[in-house]
Amino acid sequence: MRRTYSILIIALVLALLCSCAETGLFSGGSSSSPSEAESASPTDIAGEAVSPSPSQASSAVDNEARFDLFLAFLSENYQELSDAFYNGISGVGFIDLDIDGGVEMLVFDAGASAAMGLQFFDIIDGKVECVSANMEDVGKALGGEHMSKVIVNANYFDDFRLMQDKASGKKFFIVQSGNGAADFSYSELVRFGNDGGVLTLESLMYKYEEYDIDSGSVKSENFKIAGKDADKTEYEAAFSSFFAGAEDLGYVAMGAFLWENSDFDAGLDGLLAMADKAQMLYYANSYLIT
Ligand SMILES: [Ca+2]
Repeated sequence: MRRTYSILIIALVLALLCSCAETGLFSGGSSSSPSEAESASPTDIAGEAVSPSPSQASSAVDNEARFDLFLAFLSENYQELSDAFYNGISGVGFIDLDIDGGVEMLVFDAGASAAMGLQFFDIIDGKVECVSANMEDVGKALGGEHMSKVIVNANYFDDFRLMQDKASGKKFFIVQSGNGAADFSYSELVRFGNDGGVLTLESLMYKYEEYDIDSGSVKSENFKIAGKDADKTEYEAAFSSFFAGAEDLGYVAMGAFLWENSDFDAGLDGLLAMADKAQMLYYANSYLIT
């Protein structure tokens, strides 16, 4: 009996030693942020409006609970959602766009012209809320007081790029939003952030061109930097400066599109199947964010 007791004690001590060694191994292996000196940083261009996102608090966020809330939201509000999208929901994905550890939900509409529109959903005080909507009706039906004026047009989930400021080491997501037709095109660089726990969208740079349909030549163009009018030279300088000051980390955001799988029919079951697939894809590469 005494011998069994001693063996038990030895086993416990060994287990404790092992767990300490593991902890040491992991804490010693954490990577440090690069801090190359660079004259221009995205923060300079963005101005003061950029709010710092809560840094890497991923362990505190229960993404399983967030996925459950998003999926329940899709089921409970399906008819309203589908009507607001004119039955044109075409893709669902999850990205932690403000890098606070918790996923946000992105829903593509059927689109018009060259690109598709996006609607962004965050969870605020335990409730799913639309915070940016390309389709006005979606914002009206499912948005609240946190609705952003900035909207996004894109084509793929990997249009959302994870960047790192070379000077500060800070990570953030951007999207090069844009759309066009024979007579116009626009392009807008949008940066994602977090204000009081809510996903924010900020327009860093904007360019609009109008074309002569017959000749294809540019009839007029205008530019904005951080929402204010700018000339072409200022715009081009700000654009190059932004991409010189930030590195694309190569994160591949993924989601599910209606046309990828015959199970993704245009109904609630298809939408939930897309959301399930998108959830799986998020977990497949989410470790790259933090
Ligand atoms: Ca987030």
